[in-house]
Amino acid sequence: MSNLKMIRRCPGCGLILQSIDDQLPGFVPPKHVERHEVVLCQRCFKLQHYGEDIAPKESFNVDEFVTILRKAKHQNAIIIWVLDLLHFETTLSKTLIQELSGSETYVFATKRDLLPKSINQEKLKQYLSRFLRDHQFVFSDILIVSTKAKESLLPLQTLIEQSGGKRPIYLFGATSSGKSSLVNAYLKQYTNGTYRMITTSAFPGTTLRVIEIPLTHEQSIYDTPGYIADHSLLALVEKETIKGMTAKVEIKPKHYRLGAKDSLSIGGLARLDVLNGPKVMTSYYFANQVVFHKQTLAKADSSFFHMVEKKALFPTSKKFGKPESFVPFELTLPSSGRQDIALAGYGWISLPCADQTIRLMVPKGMLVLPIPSKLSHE
Ligand SMILES: Nc1nc2c(ncn2[C@@H]2O[C@H](COP(=O)(O)OP(=O)(O)O)[C@@H](O)[C@H]2O)c(=O)[nH]1
Ligand SMILES: [Mg+2]
Repeated sequence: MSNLKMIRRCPGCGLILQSIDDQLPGFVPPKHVERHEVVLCQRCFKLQHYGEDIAPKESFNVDEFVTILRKAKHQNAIIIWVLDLLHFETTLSKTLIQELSGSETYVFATKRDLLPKSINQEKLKQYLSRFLRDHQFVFSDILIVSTKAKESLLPLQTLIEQSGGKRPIYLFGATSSGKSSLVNAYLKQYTNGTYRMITTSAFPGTTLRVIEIPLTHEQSIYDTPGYIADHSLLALVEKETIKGMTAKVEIKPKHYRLGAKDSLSIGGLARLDVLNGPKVMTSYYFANQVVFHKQTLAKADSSFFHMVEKKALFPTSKKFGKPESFVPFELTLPSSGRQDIALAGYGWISLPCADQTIRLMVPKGMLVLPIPSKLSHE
């Protein structure tokens, strides 16, 4: 990762970011480039935000969650942080991680059933731990679960049993990470003996509804609605497209040998162009129904948008059908090792590094994030 050379672009307008001249396009103050993974250029920043606030806002709508989180901390709650194993790298919020500090937090990594079975559980846990620690996320334990497997609910049951019967338990995490499914699956096999109704309430200072599920007269679980990462494809496309890009069963990765001047369409929502470098085997972890198409780089632009228009690729989005609705991200990879690249809300690519330069064409506003290699590839 350290010697990864990356050209960073503004997710708002696609311009290459620079911090040398504030009169030129793409300018962003140097300290912001270092501190944040997602940075808007100054112009887009001013366009998108009101007031004189000069600190770049994260691409998360987390303000109201801070209020809920503070209330949970005030109640000495146990916090369950739910992470979607397919997308967690691009849904971590720095603000919320900072707010979490000092509370007893358990990370529940969900949807294990959607990842290939061949992945070693222990290595997955190590990867997660390292990733979270690198992001200053302090937790008591990580539990890998799936609501599709009954035995997966044991950690939640144990946590509740060991909680002393009084402390509130709060579920936090990004939208669609699986919070409600986790509680529902647990409640299915648990008899609520209180006869108290499940209630919803908006916490003071928020318009967000929190669901209180009483377990006993003295203890409740609180299910929160979840925050949305603005830079995730899930926040950018229509419902129909989301259905098309969501994995429903175990992901079977696809593999393509790609070299210089090759291009690969990843559904109608992303494209990988190899600008130079040797032929290598590249792997793709996306929902199985995503349609891939390999072509030459020379034909890529015309062929991609023609296929999107004809719906020969799947999924597509009405909002992202024209060349101007896509932006390029260029990366030059190191000479050895492996690199994964997350396409926020969509999936991830994994490839061996060989000094190649690649370009990802993605919908404007979507985050492309190089991440450490997630799975062991021999
Ligand atoms: N395959 C699978 N799908 C899950 C799992 N947990 C949640 N989901 C699905 O993920 C989507 C979002 O779940 P939900 O519980 O509503 O997320 P929330 O927004 O965090 O409450 C739903 O379509 C669930 O069916 C899981 O462990 N495995
Ligand atoms: Mg929910």
